Amino acid sequence: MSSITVQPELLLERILTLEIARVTERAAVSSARLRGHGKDKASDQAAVDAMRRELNKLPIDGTVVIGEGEIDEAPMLFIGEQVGTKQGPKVDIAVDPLEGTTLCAKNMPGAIATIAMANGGTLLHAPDCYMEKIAIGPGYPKGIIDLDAPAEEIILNLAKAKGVKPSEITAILLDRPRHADLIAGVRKVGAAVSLISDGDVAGVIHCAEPKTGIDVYLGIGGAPEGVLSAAALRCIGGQMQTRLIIDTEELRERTIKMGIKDPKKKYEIEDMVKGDCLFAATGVTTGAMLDGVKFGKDVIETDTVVMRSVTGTVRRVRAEHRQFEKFHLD
Ligand code: VTB
Ligand code: MG
Ligand code: MG
Repeated sequence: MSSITVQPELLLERILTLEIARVTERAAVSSARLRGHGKDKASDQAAVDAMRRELNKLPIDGTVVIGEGEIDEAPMLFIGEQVGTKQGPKVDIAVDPLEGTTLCAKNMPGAIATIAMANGGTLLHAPDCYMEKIAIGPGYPKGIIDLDAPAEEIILNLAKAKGVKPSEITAILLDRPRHADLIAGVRKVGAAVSLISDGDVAGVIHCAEPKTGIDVYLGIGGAPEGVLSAAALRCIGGQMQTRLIIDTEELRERTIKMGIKDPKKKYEIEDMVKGDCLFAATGVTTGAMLDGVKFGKDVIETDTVVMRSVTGTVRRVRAEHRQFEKFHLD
């Protein structure tokens, strides 16, 4: 039998892979309870409370660097909040306890509970603002995407590299008026546009999941979601380029305070997630990536994906929960 030596920090991280799955499971179940009730804020709060409760049980000395910021006005899991028992490694944590609050409130596909974790000081500390993003899956030559290139050129380059016609390329974008020019550019060269109403963490990840048929993510979404999806792509491969949209003086000051010297910097995955990381997401409502929570009389079922960048391992965890007390449901 071969014996593999694993560095202690890595071993602990490996254990955390399962621990963070628990964290997103709890958040997903708590918010799923309010699916379809039209209560964006209440379902978000339920996810935040559950995620925080669970994070505080973990053997980590954690700092939330991407959290529920000023925009959501959530009182917990704010940027800078310390979480965990403190008996463990220093880690940076990015959370979106309910990514797609509107999707959950309307019981539409694709709401997830999501988290990323990395060694302390290695995740981008981004404010809760907008971010320009472009992302593709693995298998393309490095440097093929550029935020400043017109959509037409990006599509043509991707088609060439993939060895297909531009009409066989599909771009995914948030359905927003601000994307009118990008959408027109994609369509002009004959490619298809797939529009989502919310949830661009999954939108970016779809680029690295061949079964979705999505080749490229384009457009402006949340910066927190940008860092979370960069962590996922760091695990499964792909390329991403992003840039914060700092358009007010107040935001500029906040950004400087967070340690960002050049607000116009174009970030690559390695700039947003500098080292090893873990990523997890649990489905709240059923979407292309994950099934939603199923409530039975005696069993609650959850569907989670957990990724680890050091090995590139992706696990799908389908859990049946028989002890309901742990979810603190009423
Ligand atoms: C973005 C997107 C998210 O909300 O943050 C969006 O990244 C908010 O953008 O995935 P709008 O102000 O245009 O709605 C999500 O869709 C959900 O949090
Ligand atoms: Mg979100
Ligand atoms: Mg959220």
